[in-house]
Amino acid sequence: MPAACLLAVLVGMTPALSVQALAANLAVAVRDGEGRAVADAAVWAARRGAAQSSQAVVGATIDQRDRTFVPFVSIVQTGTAVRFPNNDTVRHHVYSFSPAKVFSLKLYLGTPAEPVVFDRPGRVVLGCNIHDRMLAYVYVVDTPHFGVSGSDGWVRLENLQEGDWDVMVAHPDHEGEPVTSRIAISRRDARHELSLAIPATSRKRMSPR
Ligand SMILES: [Cu+2]
Repeated sequence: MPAACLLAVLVGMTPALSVQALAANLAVAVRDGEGRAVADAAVWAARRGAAQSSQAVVGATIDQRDRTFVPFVSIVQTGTAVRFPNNDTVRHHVYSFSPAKVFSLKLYLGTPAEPVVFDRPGRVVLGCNIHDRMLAYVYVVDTPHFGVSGSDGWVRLENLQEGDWDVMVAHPDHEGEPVTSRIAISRRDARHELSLAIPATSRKRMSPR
């Protein structure tokens, strides 16, 4: 059943601790059309008209436990090396056919020696050749400001500099382009709220949490 998703954005300013430009933390609440918290939404922010800060890329890990990818949704900066340790006693064969990253880790136990580098932005859908039910999503983004909503629907993004930002939201149940919301972060914004509706497709998650 198609439903509208509502995105509410709340900005809370934090005092800058240095003489550098003012930085703010952005708290994003992802809600569905009935106001319920939406978990597993990928949220990221990019400053408009400015090069993204060249923050060091940190590695990430996607576990396989109980024949499930953990976490179900990841978001990483472009260039991130992701490890895929198999913590099960059965072998897995992790793969993706997504244009942003095509790869295959053939049947293995333990942790493959080489991580997989996600070198292009986009959405990557992971599967296992052996266990059809295994499913996970990786959102690869060109910014260090990102997060995934928890069960309460909230995501916190830190250290946003003063200026105009685009806030993007994507979710495995949302097939279309990420929903973008523009937000102005300024010294006077002690508090800022906005909401927007995004079309959502039917819920058809295959992987258990
Ligand atoms: Cu498997």
